Amino acid sequence: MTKIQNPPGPSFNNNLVLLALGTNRGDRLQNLRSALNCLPGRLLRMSHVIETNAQLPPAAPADWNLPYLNMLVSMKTDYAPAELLSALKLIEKQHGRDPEAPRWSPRVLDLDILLYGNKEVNSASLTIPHAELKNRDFLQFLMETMGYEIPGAIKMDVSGYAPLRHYALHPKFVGILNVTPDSFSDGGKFLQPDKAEQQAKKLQLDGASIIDIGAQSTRPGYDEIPPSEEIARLAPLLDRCSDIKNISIDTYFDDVVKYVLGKNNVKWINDQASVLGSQTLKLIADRDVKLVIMQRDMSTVWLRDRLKYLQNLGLEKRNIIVDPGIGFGKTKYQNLHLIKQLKMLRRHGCEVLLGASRKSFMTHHSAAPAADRDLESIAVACHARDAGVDYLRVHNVADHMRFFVTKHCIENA
Ligand code: A4P
Ligand code: MG
Repeated sequence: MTKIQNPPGPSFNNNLVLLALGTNRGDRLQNLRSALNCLPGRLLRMSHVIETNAQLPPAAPADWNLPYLNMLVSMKTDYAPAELLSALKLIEKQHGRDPEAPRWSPRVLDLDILLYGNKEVNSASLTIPHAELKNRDFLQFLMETMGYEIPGAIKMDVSGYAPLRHYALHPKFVGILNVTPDSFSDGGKFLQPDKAEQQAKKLQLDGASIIDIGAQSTRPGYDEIPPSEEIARLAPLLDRCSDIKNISIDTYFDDVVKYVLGKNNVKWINDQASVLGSQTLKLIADRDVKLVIMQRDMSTVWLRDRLKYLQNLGLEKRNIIVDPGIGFGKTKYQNLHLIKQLKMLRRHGCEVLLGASRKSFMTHHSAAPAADRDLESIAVACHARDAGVDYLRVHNVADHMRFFVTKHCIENA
């Protein structure tokens, strides 16, 4: 998706506007991230994201009743109001919104102009301030969270208003789902496909961008199971997970990769052992699936060489995610050091993922048992987000999200 160019002219980025973003179809958090990248102007402040029940006209079909994500953004732009509206319509269309779909029907993206400086506009195609502002509690709620004064004539009492959920757009979370009897913090909990399916749905609702499913525990000293057994654990779960938008499979077996690439919601292969064969890696490249690669010791030379090797096989850097491999081939102290140096990983030009959640290096500074180390994990996550890490692979997405929503709100105040 490309950013729409500002028109040329001396008064670049001069008008202050407040936009509302809404989405209730597809990968909603990603729709918002992508739309923000396309907006024609300089973004100033962003609200956090809230989930709200759809407000619908009385006779709306039942299948329109899909919860929305909504957020506001203030922006400086050089676009005049009518030009801005056309640019926003174009962005909606680029994201797959059908311009002919009935008004208020579910949409991947809705971009509305709430305010344009102090201007009032009343034309056939544009009303500013937005005509629904006086009827929409969620818009007024979001404006209050950003410190806007809403004029008395249209102000609603939103003191009792409670969104369904709150989200931050960054960092992105990879929700961990182990369908194993022996994983270090959640082994045995999700072995039954129905339990695993419930957990995948919960993680997605909590705000995970992708669910990483592992059918083999690789905790230190694990007993290996063969690929047939991994497939037997994954198959019933994948059959049930058609509602999960993005799935990553954590495996080092070629046969397992070949099997899961047949499912169209499998978007990543998490190749922590780096033993997948070249044919399998080419298949991953052909399918445009992302590959997570993990540094298994303290040397960065390996990572550089591996990247070259993968690019020669046809994998593009935009589809490779590098992971420092916390807990693999490092002392506890080295893990801390790697986390401190996370920024350095960005120099490879790939996205970066950190998987530190609940891991045993934390026993250096925490007496909590593995299943109870989310507080320590969030402290690590906070550092990682400030270091520019793109993805955090975590067990407890809900608590991490609560932390990052608060952080976002303070940073954007
Ligand atoms: N238009 C007039 N003024 C504006 C403006 N200030 N900004 C015209 C944007 N567009 C404006 O809009 C229809 C036409 O309104 C546009 O072609 C433009 O010329 P649209 O975006 O195509 O249709 P819409 O979004 O279905 O309607 P509208 O009027 O924008 O209303 P809303 O408020 O966006 O309604 N429930 C929840 N919880 N969250 C939501 O975000 N959104 C809607 C859509 C319904 N229920 C919702 C939400
Ligand atoms: Mg609209």
